[in-house]
Amino acid sequence: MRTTVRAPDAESDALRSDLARLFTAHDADAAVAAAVEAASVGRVPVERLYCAVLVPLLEGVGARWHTGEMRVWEEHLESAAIRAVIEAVRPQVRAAHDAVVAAHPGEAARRALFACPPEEWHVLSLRMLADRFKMEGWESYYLGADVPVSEIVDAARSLKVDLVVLTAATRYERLSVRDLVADLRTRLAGIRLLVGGPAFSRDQADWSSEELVDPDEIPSAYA
Ligand code: B12
Repeated sequence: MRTTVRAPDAESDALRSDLARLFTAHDADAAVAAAVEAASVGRVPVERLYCAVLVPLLEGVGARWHTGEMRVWEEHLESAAIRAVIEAVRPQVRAAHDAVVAAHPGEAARRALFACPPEEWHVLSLRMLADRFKMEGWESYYLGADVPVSEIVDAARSLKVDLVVLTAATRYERLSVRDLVADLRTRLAGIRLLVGGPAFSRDQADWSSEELVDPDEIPSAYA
């Protein structure tokens, strides 16, 4: 298991400040361009871009939204731009994945499915998590928002995954994910389930450490 730190570094800090300034000026296109350029030349590698730049920016959005400092449309503008950055760095994610796979000739990588449960629309953390697993060599399959339970089950079986990763943002979702996990445990026997997200950040009662892992620790694809 390799640990990814969120510790500050000068390049990530500078990029985060630039993006914050551009978002305050509502210049989403310039923010996307700056982030993509930093990742494509390797000045801020994708994992650092995610953990030290985009996640803190999104947390800041949440805090300002919560206190009313930020209007709802401003939150939408910023999260849409962050989604565009994540989509634009796919070539770097793919290249990192291929390098890890090439270092393990003849070995089968583990496979993981990432899905938001029904009515869950917070996709950005899950998308970044799926990419971070992929960069560790996993075959990672990302289904996005609001996935019907029957489709999660069908995909997990069809893709023969070792792991299903779910996210939940609100306390209400955390409670419904509990029922979902119980259901999936019987329908997907032998497949490990992981859950996480903002719904678990304060209260983790009734969940086992087996299901809740530290998002800073991505397990290796080659167990
Ligand atoms: C952007 C955003 C939205 C966007 C989502 C856009 C999108 N395409 O994803 C939209 C506008 C859709 C939205 C809607 C709502 N939102 Co919202 N949203 C946010 C915001 C600002 C950012 C979310 C985000 O991407 N965060 C960044 C990621 C990286 O952080 P994260 O999700 O916490 O994930 C981290 C860890 O939790 C972990 N992680 C996440 N998933 C998993 C899974 C596993 C297995 C593991 C190991 C780790 C892990 O990895 C990340 C890195 O550390 C947050 C604020 C915040 N602090 O996050 C609120 C927030 C999550 N939203 C909130 C709320 C209340 C809502 C709404 C109910 C608002 C409403 N009244 O309509 C709806 C619900 C929609 C739904 N049914 O899903 C609350 C949830 C409060 C709570 N805990 O109960 C928050 C925390 C805001 C707040 N401070 O009140 N939201």
